Amino acid sequence: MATNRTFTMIKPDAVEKGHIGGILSMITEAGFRIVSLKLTQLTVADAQEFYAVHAERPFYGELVSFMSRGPIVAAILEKDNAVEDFRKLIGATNPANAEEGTIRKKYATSMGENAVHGSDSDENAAIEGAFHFAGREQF
Ligand code: DAT
Ligand code: MG
Repeated sequence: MATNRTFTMIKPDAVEKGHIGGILSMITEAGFRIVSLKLTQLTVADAQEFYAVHAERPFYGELVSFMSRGPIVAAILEKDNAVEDFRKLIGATNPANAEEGTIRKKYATSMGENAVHGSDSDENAAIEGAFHFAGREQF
């Protein structure tokens, strides 16, 4: 059964370009409620742990250095069918394949620097949310 929360990050590329406000607007206009929100930065060790599932992939080193190079916005979001609906809102991993109206179509520049993260399952949404936010930071 689908739960109603997902986890997102506005990645360093989008923060550097000043797109925090634009992306948060797209998220709230799509009907997501912000449960938790902060500007933070991943250490190299944080990024390695967060993306441990990709450790054997050729792009892992590049991904870890990109994700730790500057501030990110981390957020927990709430909506019916949150995980699936948020994946639709962000669009394909490769922005060249992202549909019109998606966050990655508007803000991502490449496969590696694709502006936003979205959890891929309810289980990962819970793990990723807890990685960034204590219970008292979840509203
Ligand atoms: P998503 O972020 O859409 O869930 P993913 O979980 O497959 O995609 O990969 C995590 C991130 O790793 C992705 O947002 C960007 C990067 N990445 C994935 N495949 C890549 C590739 N072939 N080359 C470079 N970066 C890649
Ligand atoms: Mg993923």
